[in-house]
Amino acid sequence: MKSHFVHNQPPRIEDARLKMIFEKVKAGERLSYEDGVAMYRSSDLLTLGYMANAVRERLHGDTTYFNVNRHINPTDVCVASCRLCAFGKRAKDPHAYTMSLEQVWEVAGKGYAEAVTEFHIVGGLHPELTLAWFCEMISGLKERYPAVHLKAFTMVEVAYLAKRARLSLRETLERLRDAGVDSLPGGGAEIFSERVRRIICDHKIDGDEWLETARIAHQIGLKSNCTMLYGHIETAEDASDHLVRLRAVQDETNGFVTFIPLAFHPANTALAHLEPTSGFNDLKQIAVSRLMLDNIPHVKAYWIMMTPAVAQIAQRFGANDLDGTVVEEKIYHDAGATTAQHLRRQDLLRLIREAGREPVERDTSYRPVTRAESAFTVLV
Ligand code: V47
Repeated sequence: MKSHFVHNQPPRIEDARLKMIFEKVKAGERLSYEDGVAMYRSSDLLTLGYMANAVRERLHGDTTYFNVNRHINPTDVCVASCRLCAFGKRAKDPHAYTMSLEQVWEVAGKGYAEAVTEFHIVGGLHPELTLAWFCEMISGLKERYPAVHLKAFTMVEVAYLAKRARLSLRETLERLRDAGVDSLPGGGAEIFSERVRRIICDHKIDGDEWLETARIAHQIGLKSNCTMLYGHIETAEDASDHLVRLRAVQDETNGFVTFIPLAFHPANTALAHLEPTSGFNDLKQIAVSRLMLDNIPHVKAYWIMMTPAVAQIAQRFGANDLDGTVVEEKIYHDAGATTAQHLRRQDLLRLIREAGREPVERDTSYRPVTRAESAFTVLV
């Protein structure tokens, strides 16, 4: 096993505040909220990247994971008009859509289904679709695609379904689990700071409710991911606070599998006047989250939002996962993302190998998936 800190110090730490942090990281000590703030304020990206890369290699060696999934968004009708979102629409909007159960089942099987190991299913907060409807959607998918992992419903959707069904969060989660939900995606967390939430997503559950829903999901045996939306009006304090709060829940439950920093895309949203995020900020977010979230195993670079080019470099700045061979994605593309809607498997392998990493296809639980190369001709 190679030493992850090849020097006692990286070649030159430009930011003096990072020197203490470097010592802590080298010793494997937990970083504080104040350390998080200092790192977010720092422009010494190479030192941040050096430290995060060392931690990433300590945890995962040279492996970069990827998976083959399909995103399904059954409806874009949403009662919450979040300023950050370009996807949700009012029920009476002529451009809004809601799939029938048969359409969901059919879309799931389209095209590349035999290669797909995961369906990632999220949608708007629809005022009429019931918990029973969603349970039928899930059990119908399980029946038709028993080998596919169902990663479905953000904490925000779960809380909304619970409220409408007048059930507790626990009972709602149990019903979804019993219908066939295998785990939950990480969306809807945004930034936990109340000040920021009031501006970017004032109709959503608050940060404590998001964390409580995750806590209960984990308690009943459902793993989940977690996210942070950055690059809008958050401060270094807001971002560090967000990571510390995720880390505290993880100390209790150990239920978060992967953290995904999500870059805000302002186009077509009520915050369209904001500048899009930069490659520099994208890489800093990957590095700081890897360093702060010492108890969350995986950090994912989502190329759909940070472009394949930056997601590739992120594999040297703390990320150990490159998501994904996404077949169809709407949330970011409605917000102006100009990246392709899917990468071919060979493109993904090339990006990972060029970064000096070893690609490993995984399922949702990070078990390696082996298959004949020919199984992927369909993806070309
Ligand atoms: O919660 C919405 C974000 C999230 C915009 O769990 C926007 O594996 C940028 O959570 N600009 C949904 N972001 C996506 C998500 C996700 C993605 C990939 C993998 C996983 C996982 C989860 O997208 C929302 C919100 O934070 N979002 N609108 C926008 N205009």
